[in-house]
Amino acid sequence: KIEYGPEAVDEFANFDAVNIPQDHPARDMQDTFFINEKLLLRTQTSPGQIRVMENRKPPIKVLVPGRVFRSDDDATHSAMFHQMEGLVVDKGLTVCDLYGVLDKLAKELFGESRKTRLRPNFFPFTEPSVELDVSCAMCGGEGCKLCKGTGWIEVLGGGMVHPKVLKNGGVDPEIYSGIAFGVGMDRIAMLKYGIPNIKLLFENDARLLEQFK
Ligand code: 2NM
Repeated sequence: KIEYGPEAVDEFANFDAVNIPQDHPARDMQDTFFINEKLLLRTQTSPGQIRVMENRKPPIKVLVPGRVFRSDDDATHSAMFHQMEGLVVDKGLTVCDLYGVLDKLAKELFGESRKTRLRPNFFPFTEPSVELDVSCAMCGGEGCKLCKGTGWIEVLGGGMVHPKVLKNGGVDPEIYSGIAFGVGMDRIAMLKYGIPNIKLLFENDARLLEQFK
């Protein structure tokens, strides 16, 4: 199923529910847009996944696409961008399922010929957490400017949903496990089509749009 949550949520939904602690830098006024004392603009779509867990019984399979907001501004970051998070909750899910889903997603997005690899990472809402890289299409893995000499390009993050996050969604972590991931859709478009500045995606310049007829 595809679900859409609200863009304005409270601090509990955006941070506490997904195990982002009180003193985490993401909560800083400098990173997050507060609308007033109670409401802020979601910095990721995860409040949407928590709502799904609260309202439905497993097995759950959802995608939550939507606008997210962070106080960030350079060639590859804008204050508003598009994220798509995915969540699967069922009995017996493992890191193998996680890798299977992420590998399939990356190959659907970038083509079957690309190789993928997982790297360990850290997110507060998943344990373990991973980052998925795809082999660089420009150099075929040799190392070039695009992949900064590594042969790999980072495309998305994911992990096994933290037991605390399952609990916050009303799911018993003793019975169920969850896999989750988050993709920056603007970043994917930039990589796929060689767009150098994220702002080009939001300017509605006909010279750019015509290239996607
Ligand atoms: C990411 C990376 C890792 C994520 C976690 C959840 C949930 F459901 F637990 F709240 N949704 N999405 C997640 C996990 C998102 O984005 C880079």
